[in-house]
Amino acid sequence: MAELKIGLVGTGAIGRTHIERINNSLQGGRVVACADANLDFCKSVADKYGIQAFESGEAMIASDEVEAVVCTTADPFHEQYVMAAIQAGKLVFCEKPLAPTPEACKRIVEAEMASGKHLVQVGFMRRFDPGYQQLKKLIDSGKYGSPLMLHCAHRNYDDGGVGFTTNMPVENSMIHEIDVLRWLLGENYVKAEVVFPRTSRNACEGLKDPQIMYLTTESGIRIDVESFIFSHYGYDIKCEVVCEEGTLNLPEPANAMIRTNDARVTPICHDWSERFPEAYNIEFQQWINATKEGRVDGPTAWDGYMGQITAAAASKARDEQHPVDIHMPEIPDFYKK
Ligand code: ISE
Repeated sequence: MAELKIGLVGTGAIGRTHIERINNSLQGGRVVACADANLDFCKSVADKYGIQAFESGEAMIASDEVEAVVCTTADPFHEQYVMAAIQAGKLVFCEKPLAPTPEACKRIVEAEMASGKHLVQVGFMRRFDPGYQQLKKLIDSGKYGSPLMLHCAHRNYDDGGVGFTTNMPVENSMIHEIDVLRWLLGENYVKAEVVFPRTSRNACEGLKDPQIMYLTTESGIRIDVESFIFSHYGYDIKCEVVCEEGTLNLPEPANAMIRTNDARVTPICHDWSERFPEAYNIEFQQWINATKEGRVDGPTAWDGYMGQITAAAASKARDEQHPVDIHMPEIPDFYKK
């Protein structure tokens, strides 16, 4: 079967990583075109990868040269390009979050349902990580009883430096846990709370760091997620599922142990790109394969919408410093598996 011709809008760091991944490591698809609000930069990226630069994302999405779309723009622009792809009837992969507000996500969901075709996949790549896949199998086996509590941590070395504000740990970082834990447990959330421990002296200005988000699921499972943006030691992702007859731990990446200077040292990854390359590769290979068959088989626009409803509740809980109830709408038949 011919290679899937992909157009990518948003040529920032993650966009370029995805171009390299698709064109150099994966099979069956090729990024043939790109677009970006910064046209000069877009042209330089196009030259570097030998692909076509378009004047606008909309023109690229409408072009016959492009069969499917990857959207890696800044979050506030996701909606306009996802909508353009839906209008063109093309399958679209949109990086997380689907859109910054539940209202915007709802508009996307409604447009997709009105089109009558499943077109949108959201880039929640942790669902494809072999470690989380193992946890899901163990939970679903029922061998250890029901999950009761989850203790999770999402620590960044410094998440790229300054510019992080107090709202971003929920909306930009812990949105990953919001999605992957809902998938892992197969349950929606009913309550969110966010508390602030003492702020680290390493936090950039305008950021309360660390933060702890508490979520409660429909069946009463309690989840705590620590977000520590300026942990200043590495990128560390932890997830412990406490069940009735055992605890299940997310595997650590298999880095070789080094003996040096009177110590045994096991290196820790520095950032998300080192920690989750396999998850991204599997995610995109599956997306290419499914797209060629005209199917979506990853996280849907509905999942993106549910994630954003939860993030909005957790943001309100953080800003107002009290627990907030979460009301998730009934899943429409269109999105039932
Ligand atoms: C970033 O946008 C990501 O998606 C990373 O996975 C996360 O660890 C980081 O905190 C975010 O800023």
